[in-house]
Amino acid sequence: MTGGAATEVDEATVLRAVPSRVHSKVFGRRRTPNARHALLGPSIGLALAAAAVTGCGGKMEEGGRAVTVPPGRSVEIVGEDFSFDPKTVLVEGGKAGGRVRVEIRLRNQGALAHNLKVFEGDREVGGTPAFQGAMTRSTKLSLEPGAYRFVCTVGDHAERGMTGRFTVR
Ligand SMILES: [Cu+2]
Repeated sequence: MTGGAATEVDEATVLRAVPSRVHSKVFGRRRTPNARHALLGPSIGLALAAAAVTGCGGKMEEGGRAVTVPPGRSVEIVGEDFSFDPKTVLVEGGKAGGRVRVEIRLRNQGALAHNLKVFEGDREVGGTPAFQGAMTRSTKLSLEPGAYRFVCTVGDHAERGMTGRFTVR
């Protein structure tokens, strides 16, 4: 490892702290979501549009892989541009009515920065900060039985397919 690791952690922290409009300016065009062409020159915008078309190809159909884990375990979710795998996570076997602990590890295999936020309805109940590709971040959650979803809230990634279902029962 080089000194790069420390910088990456700092970036992830900053990414969480600043609005995404700012982080696209700070961290440059490689991570700039497609929706923010207005900030960029026309040639870069075109390149991003081309990348977006490629990125959208056939991988987003409903379903995807589903995994079931017992409480207290860690579940790894791989993030790519723009998908999650598995796309359905079931935590099953907790005590009736009790909270369930689970750790989610997001392995970002994409070229872009991604995060994973867990929502119950519109309420965020936990998640990772956004961080760049080739890194893994984890988050520990304590959840009541219920239906949740996980989402990458960076740019328009959710619309492009970075969503999943997370169920505790
Ligand atoms: Cu993302």
